[in-house]
Amino acid sequence: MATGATMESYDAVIVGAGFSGLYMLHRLRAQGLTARVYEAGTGVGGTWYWNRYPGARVDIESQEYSYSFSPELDAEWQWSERYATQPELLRYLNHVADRFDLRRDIQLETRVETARFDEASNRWTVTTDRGETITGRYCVMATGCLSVTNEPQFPGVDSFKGPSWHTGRWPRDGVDFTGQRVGVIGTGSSAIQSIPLIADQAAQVTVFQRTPNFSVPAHNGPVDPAVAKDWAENRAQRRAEAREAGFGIRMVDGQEAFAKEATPEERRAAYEARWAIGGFALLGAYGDLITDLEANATAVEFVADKIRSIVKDPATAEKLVPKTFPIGSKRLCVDTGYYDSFNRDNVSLVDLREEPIEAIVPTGIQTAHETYEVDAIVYAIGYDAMTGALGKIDIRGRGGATLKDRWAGGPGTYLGLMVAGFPNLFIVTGPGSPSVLCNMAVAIEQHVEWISDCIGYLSGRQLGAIEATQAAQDEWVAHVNEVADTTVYPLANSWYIGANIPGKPRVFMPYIGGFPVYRDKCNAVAANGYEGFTVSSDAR
Ligand code: N01
Repeated sequence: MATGATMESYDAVIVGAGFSGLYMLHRLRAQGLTARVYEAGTGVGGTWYWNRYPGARVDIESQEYSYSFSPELDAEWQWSERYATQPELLRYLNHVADRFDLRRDIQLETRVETARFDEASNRWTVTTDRGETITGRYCVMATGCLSVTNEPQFPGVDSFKGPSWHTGRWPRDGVDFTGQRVGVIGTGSSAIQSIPLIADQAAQVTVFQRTPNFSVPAHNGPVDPAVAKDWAENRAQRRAEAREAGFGIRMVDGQEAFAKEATPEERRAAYEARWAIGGFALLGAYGDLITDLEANATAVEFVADKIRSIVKDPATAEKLVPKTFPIGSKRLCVDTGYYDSFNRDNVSLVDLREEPIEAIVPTGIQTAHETYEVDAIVYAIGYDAMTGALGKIDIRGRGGATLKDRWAGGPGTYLGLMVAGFPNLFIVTGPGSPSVLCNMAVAIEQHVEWISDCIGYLSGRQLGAIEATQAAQDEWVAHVNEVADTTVYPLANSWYIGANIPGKPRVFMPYIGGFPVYRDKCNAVAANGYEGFTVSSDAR
């Protein structure tokens, strides 16, 4: 790959070669446009390239968490497990890159540092950490929602004499914990997936929990042959069903019944049935679980009882029961043996509400009560979600205004796709779109298709630029907040509202109005000549 001082021009510059960037490139190429993809990793795959920690796997059933745009791809790829592991997902994305001959337009090990809009030419100039400067009529940020790690800020963090890893930056060759005392900080999805596997290997695992999380069983296993057959025979229909479900996931399809109208016996039966299915099915039991606190409390109680029934030590069980936020208001975790891990002799729990971490010391983790000596530390402390990756790039729009400054009070977008003052800059699954509150595969395909259609519309008419109007953006942001406020989501200190990053503005970022509603809105906007956008008629 050529590096050094070059100045090439493309129709589009795409940042990131994960699920979004790969499909974006494929779509634009199919329209006869030129595009260059920059990817920081040494391989394609994005989230599934970086998240290699033990136990990393998807929490949406494999068939649904995959591209639907190519029936041939769909038919030829066989998933081995109900919830695919990270290695299988990475193989899939590499297969996609090969199958559609994408690699020749992807430059790996290259980080985009700046992107500036030139008002005279209506083009973006992009620079990289390898010294390249290229221009594109359009710039597409396919940078992911959970790609920038929340770095540990504990005093003394660098003094630890053993190795430490963030789950989101796991070494390619894996880590051998045999015989080691391991401290795991965090109890989100990454921790909950990795703790049972680390405990299988390590001599001792000490879990440092600040806030207990709700987790439901995955009931993972080989793909049921009956399910595979059903998908093979009815794939188009199953895909369509997912696209009509509020979360883009068939098993969480909206229910008509309300928990508050059911008897305790009916509720228990419904929750038991969905616990037995596993995964997010539980949240689909009733239509009022995410909008009504009393209804939600019935599901909270059900899961709390499950935790108490699985974890044998009552004091540990009680510490593991979430008590400070409604179920579903933080991303529900999907596990294989998480709560059971605490029945092992080599796993113990430290409640950071009782004894906060004061420092990382050379020999381990020091809390207000004692120093826990460990040989290795796993930081499972999450991500600077949704805006983190965009904040790492110096993005400048009209008048040299930076996106960082524009978003200092919280991210504002129109439809999660574009930002006023930043013409021809598209964001895939940006804040203000369903993104992380949707099956990402469904959300990404819809965004990529909308963006490529929009680019096709502009190119076909020799139009120079498209830009969200401030009025449309303000209206959309207000709508995103208004919808969030009708749910229990804002009641949790979650990464959805930036609460996990000190100093980050507390704004509810994803759109919770439901995928079909959102898609219909996007389609209507396009059908009405890109309503809410200014389309400039200057020719190239
Ligand atoms: O991160 P998280 P994650 N001191 O932010 C704790 C997706 N995902 O990587 O809750 C002590 O959820 C923090 O505590 P608290 C999925 O969307 C999917 O686990 O802030 N503790 C929390 O317990 C998920 O939601 C899968 O009080 C600190 C944990 O660290 C998202 O990625 C697998 C701390 C962070 O949890 C992020 O998940 C993995 C501190 N200073 C991830 N700072 C699938 O299953 C943070 N914590 C597909």
